[in-house]
Amino acid sequence: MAAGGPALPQERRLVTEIPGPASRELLARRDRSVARGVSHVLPVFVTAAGGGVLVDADGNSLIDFGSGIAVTGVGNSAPEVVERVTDQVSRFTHTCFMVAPYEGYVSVCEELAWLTPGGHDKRSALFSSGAEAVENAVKIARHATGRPAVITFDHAYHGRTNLTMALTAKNMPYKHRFGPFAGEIYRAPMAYPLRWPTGPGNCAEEAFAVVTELIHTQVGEQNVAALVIEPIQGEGGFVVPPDGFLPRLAAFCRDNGIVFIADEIQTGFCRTGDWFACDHESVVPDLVTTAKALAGGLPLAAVTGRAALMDAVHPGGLGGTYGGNPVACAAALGAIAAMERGDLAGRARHIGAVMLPRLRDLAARHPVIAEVRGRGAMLAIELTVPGTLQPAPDVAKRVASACHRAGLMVLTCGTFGNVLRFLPPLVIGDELLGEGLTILEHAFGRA
Ligand code: PLZ
Repeated sequence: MAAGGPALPQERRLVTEIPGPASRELLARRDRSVARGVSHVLPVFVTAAGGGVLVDADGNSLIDFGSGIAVTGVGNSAPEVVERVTDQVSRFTHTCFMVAPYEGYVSVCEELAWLTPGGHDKRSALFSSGAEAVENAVKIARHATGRPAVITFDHAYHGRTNLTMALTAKNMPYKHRFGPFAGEIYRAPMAYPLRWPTGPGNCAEEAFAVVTELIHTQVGEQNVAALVIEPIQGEGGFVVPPDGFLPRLAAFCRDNGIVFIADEIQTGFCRTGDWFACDHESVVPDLVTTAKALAGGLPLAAVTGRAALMDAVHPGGLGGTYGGNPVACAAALGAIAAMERGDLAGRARHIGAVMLPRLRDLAARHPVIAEVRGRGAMLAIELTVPGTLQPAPDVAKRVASACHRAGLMVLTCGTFGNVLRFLPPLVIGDELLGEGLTILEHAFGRA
């Protein structure tokens, strides 16, 4: 059996149509046993992955521009991750940190304190999924402030549990017929430059004014426990707020005793060219939620924040059976070591520098591309009916399918489904990166 990880041949190789017969057979089995509500971007059944490729059951090797939704930044089966996980799994797999603790959990919290924005005294609590981290951040903020309300934004995505569905903006597929939702959630417009009514130049200032007015008139500052925001929105369309918006929000929260929660679950751990997206403007959140790339593919999530806030919660108030599982903690320590050793923040900036000019060139040739945006290796193009802001999700779907058939994994996103997003593993080689872009260019030529 072929081992995965970076030793896999870093090549695109198509030996069948996509998906091939072996994947189609598995898909038929899947249809008889897996719930329909869980779906796939591309039903190729993976047997190995590493570096910048995914290998499927038919022996096809696809270029990966998805990283399993921004998780495998260090690459699949990164050696540092495999080594530590293997060692840990042979020692013990679980005690429950609430039953009997172990060093790995503490080491991950030490790393998080060191790496997340701000030099203040910090504490962390570990969980298993991003949604769980966001839920716990809200619990902590409410407990510490004694206030009920939470502010969220248009186009936000924070998860699929009841409270995080309430925070998430988009109905289909995330919320449809899954209500009623948690209360005391208030949604503000997002600073979305392309779609700001009076133009991108006014966006930072006006969007800030709208949020603060909404809080003042509809909620009352003293009733707000927390404001939750993705510093670059992920599922909502890779919306990059204009410079100045996040620092203003953070200052407003500070002035009003509101806990500023940065959801860095998709943006964190080198993806945007910094350790965290908040670093770009030196924004220091009170609480940061992380998951995804934190543990290089194993399920681990965290809330990290000011010691006084985190420690406001009584002993026993936070936890969960699997939160900070020892194998996941070992994976995180390996993933962080890989990010440091490989300077993956630098790699993310390099990927951006390679991709942006080619995406801009593509946009110049295809008026359906309304905007190229993103930072580092978190890049996207938004598609609209040329000359308008009317979303063109059909074109996004056609281009994505053409890429898939040609052996390039790309994902879409956006409230209107009209955004193609690119999240290659940060360890992808320049050759594969270039070949992926060429496939994308050809796909546009035919869309
Ligand atoms: N916050 C910013 O991006 C997860 C969701 C995929 P979980 N995004 C991918 C899907 O369709 O379910 C995400 C995120 C941000 C929170 C989450 C939730 O993280 O680990 O999926 O619970």
